[in-house]
Amino acid sequence: MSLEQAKLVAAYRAVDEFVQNNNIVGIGSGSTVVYAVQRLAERVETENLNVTCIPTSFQAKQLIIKHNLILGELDTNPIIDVTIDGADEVDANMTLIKGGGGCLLQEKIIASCSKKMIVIADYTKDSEKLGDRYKKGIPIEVVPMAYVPIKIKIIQMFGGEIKLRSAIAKAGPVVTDNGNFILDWLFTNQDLDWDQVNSEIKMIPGVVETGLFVKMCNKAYFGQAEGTVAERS
Ligand code: DER
Repeated sequence: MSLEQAKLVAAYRAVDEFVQNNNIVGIGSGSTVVYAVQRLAERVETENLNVTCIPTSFQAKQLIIKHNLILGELDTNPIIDVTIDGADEVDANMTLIKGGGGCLLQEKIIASCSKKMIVIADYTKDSEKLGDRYKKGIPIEVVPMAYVPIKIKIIQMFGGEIKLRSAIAKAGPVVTDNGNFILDWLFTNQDLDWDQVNSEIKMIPGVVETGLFVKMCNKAYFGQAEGTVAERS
């Protein structure tokens, strides 16, 4: 089974198990969530389901519109029943690295407004420790004018290496939906207290958000190569 099939089975399982009629549903960002929106649209059609979808990025908003789902926003729906989102890595304590797609700020905001946050992923995201498999570092969204001093401070505090994320389809750095830069922190110590690390990095002036989602994920579904779905909560 392909990696895409593994993503699909995880996404379908999450939507089927957690989305109910009249739910406000947070829609994450990335490639796995595409299958979740596909399944949600199928259920709306076949079960005449009434759901309102809150996007976590421009990409998520486009997905919602493309599938003719009801588009909502936090102004009118500040309490979300369930958010379904991807992850770059999930450790044994359900701590996530997110932001591989550069959407971590709105993803964390929406997750924080949700009664439940459900992660969908393929089996390559399922790790014992952060960094076991995901080698691109922890994304950190920063105010552009402060990215150099923030880099210096994080290295002084925790070591490792930090890269300003470069864009692929444009010259220069990635600019997020919120007009900020992304730093990818290639950490070396896998045994840090990620809750404390998240708090300390957030305190650095100019840091907007980190891609460390600590104690936010209620359940994770990992699609397996053989077509089954592993669950962790
Ligand atoms: O950017 C993000 O946080 C995405 O959710 C990412 O972590 C997962 O993207 P994927 O489903 O394309 O692997």
